[in-house]
Amino acid sequence: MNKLLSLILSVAALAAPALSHAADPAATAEARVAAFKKMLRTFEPMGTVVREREPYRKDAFAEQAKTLQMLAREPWPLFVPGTAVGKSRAKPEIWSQPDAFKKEQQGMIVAVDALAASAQAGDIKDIRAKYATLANTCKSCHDSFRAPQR
Ligand code: ASC
Repeated sequence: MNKLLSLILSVAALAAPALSHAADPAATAEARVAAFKKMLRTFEPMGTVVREREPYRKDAFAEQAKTLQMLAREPWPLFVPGTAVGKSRAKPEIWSQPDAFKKEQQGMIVAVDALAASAQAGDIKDIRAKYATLANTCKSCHDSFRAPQR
């Protein structure tokens, strides 16, 4: 293929998702809420194990932690300006304080990766500590960047 055409096509392919999010704020907000819910469906069952409501099984727990690592990366690209609509509780500060918001995301990613590493090692006491650290990153970000329930 002609080099220029191939370059144009690659740029178009990269830009397409961003354009579609900008074009459909409601769909983007919905996708973002869904991404957080998907994350919770792994995070909460892990919490019941950490709180000793369910037995700790090393391999199953490590697998959940790996899934969570992947899911934890999904919501952030969906915070596109102009998409605080519908069920979204996203505060305007997300876009007016991008550095602080980015810092919260990074703290969460570090914490989820640490939990996954700990789950791999299999020391439940350490897992419990890493899980608590991760839960604190949820709360920290919500305190600054999520509006109260309407
Ligand atoms: C949850 C949930 C959150 C976080 C946070 C942890 O299960 O829905 O938003 O954990 O409460 O502090």
